[in-house]
Amino acid sequence: MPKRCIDLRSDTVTQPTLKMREAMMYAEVGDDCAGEDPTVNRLQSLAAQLLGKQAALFVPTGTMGNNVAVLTHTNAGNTIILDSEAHIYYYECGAISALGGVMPITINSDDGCPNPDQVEFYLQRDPIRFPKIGLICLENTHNRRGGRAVPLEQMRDMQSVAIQYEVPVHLDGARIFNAAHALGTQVKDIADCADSVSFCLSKGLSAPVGSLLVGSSDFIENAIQVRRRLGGGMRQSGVIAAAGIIALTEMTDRLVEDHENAQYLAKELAEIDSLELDQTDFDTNMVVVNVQKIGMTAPEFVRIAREHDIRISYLDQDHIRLVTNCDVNRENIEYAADILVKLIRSIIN
Ligand code: TLP
Repeated sequence: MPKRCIDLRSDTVTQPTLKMREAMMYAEVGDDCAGEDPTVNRLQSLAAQLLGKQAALFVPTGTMGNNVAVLTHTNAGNTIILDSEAHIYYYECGAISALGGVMPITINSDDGCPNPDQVEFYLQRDPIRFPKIGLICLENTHNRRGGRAVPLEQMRDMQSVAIQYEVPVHLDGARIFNAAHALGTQVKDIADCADSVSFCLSKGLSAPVGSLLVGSSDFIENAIQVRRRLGGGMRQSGVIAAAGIIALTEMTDRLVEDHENAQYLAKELAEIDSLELDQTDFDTNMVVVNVQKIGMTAPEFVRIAREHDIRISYLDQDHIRLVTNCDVNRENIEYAADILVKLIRSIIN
């Protein structure tokens, strides 16, 4: 049997489908900085319609989507409130501060959604003595909280506090379609809990590049300026938007398979008592395992798994992360689970 390498590092590793490649080849294009790319315009209309917002803006990455949102909502010197493990805080190289002069206030929330009472404490502070809170950022699904789908009620509770204090809410919805499947709802309902939402085409949905930022028409009009300032104004970007249209029209339903595969992985790993893994902790396409419980560091475990041709990533010193995706089918998931279980058993015995 030929040797296989199974890549569960992230859903960002997915390859564009053949249909995407064909659509890219034949895409009708124009200068998007003049609003003249028909394929980008089509993608933006589709995104706005799916998420129930007035307008959408195509951006190269999820990171840029988040940063355009933060910089559009806030002014230099403002603070924003977000979970301490939020992607915006943890992975985006300090962009909100470096580019927007915005400071983060982080709230540690195990389930990925800051507690509204804690947020309210900051919102009601005396504006003469404390910096203005310009924005609240949520994340759904929450990457560093094990891909958790944050329930709508929690988001709505946060939104009502935000409305009360007239502070906008931005949602990093990089994996909003995964969240919708897990919550049994429509992306529109999730997006309805926020003023703006960024989401990615290039993760589980398999497009090679691209994210969208959605919000009100006024917000997007301002966001166009910020995107330009950040160097994100693209030209004949219909070439990549074409793949994005396929992602939105043909790739969202199949995310369920990724969730089922993650459940399978979690179930197999949960058989190992010393991992103390609770399968029910995972409701989307990620499985996070604390390998410190088997006496390993996460980077070390990642290295050993790689020697067995299983590629995974780590979140910190103790936790590894496995992300199911459309390029790893059930047969390969079963194969990977088998190798990982054997590997762990050989470590503990
Ligand atoms: N996440 C990547 C890495 O950056 C960690 C991954 O492998 O999961 N928001 C969320 C919630 C994300 O998970 C990511 C990417 C982004 C934003 C940024 O998207 P890109 O990579 O397109 O800038």
